[in-house]
Amino acid sequence: MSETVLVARRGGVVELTLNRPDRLNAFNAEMHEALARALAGVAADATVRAVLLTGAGRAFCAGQDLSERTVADGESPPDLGATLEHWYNPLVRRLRTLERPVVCAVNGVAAGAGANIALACDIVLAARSASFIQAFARIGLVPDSGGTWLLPRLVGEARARALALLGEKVTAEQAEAWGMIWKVVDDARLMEEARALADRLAAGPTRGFALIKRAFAATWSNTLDAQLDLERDLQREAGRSEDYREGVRAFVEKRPPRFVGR
Ligand code: LHQ
Repeated sequence: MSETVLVARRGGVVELTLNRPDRLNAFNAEMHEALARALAGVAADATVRAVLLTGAGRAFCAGQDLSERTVADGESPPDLGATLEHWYNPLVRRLRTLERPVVCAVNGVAAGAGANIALACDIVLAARSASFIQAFARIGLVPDSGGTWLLPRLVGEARARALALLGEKVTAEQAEAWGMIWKVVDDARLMEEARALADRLAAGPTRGFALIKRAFAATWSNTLDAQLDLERDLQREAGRSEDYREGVRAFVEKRPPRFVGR
């Protein structure tokens, strides 16, 4: 088993730690494969009810491992599109469509694809010392892993364009103030808070959470009319869940709900 992604199970939570700290957790093929395998395992296991993604060492993730992507004089250039098609795009799609909430604990710098993979998660916490860098333009590339889609939606087009063109570092506090992430947490408390959040989500109505993710996935391409129709359909499904029955019962009985995730 690859050590490039550490997989730990705590109750209903699977904690995934990108683990190439000497390379600031930059992605190579092995790490992509390990992460894809871990996420497929989560999807197939109904007892997993939340995911926590973080990085080992002082960084969250420095994007693509560039030592694998150097181009020597006279050599034909690599097909970076194929790399995206094979690895990064499926990863972002997997995170967005995974029927479990995904918490990201950004423990240090998140650069290039690493930044956009963090932003593709459902709830992003960042250590106060962490930062986000759209590093792509610094090496002549285009923000990928959903960056040109996510960023304008999160922070507005003016900021998104400047971040993409300038590749400037955004501090965790700035990211929070701009609405790019959910919350900044003191470094020493990051994992404690992220775990508490993941535990809370794992005790929640998992089926309902999956339907919420589906609603958000559709919102940017839908008209209000279409979204209202979708909410009707999703609510119909949510209303049939055991957790809805339990949620209402608990409310009426003035006690905390005991959700089972179905
Ligand atoms: C790294 C990396 C790295 C290898 C730090 N690779 N070693 C998708 C499809 C296909 C291809 C292309 O790309 C993509 C998507 C992308 O992600 S493109 C963007 C790729 N990422 C970057 O351009 C970021 C490169 N890294 C940096 O700019 C800096 O390392 C940051 C700002 C992240 C951190 O800076 P520092 O804190 O000063 O650390 P450092 O630069 O000293 O890095 C520490 C070590 O990690 C160092 O190795 P060394 O042997 O000298 O200790 C770096 O070479 C290595 N490292 N990022 N992406």
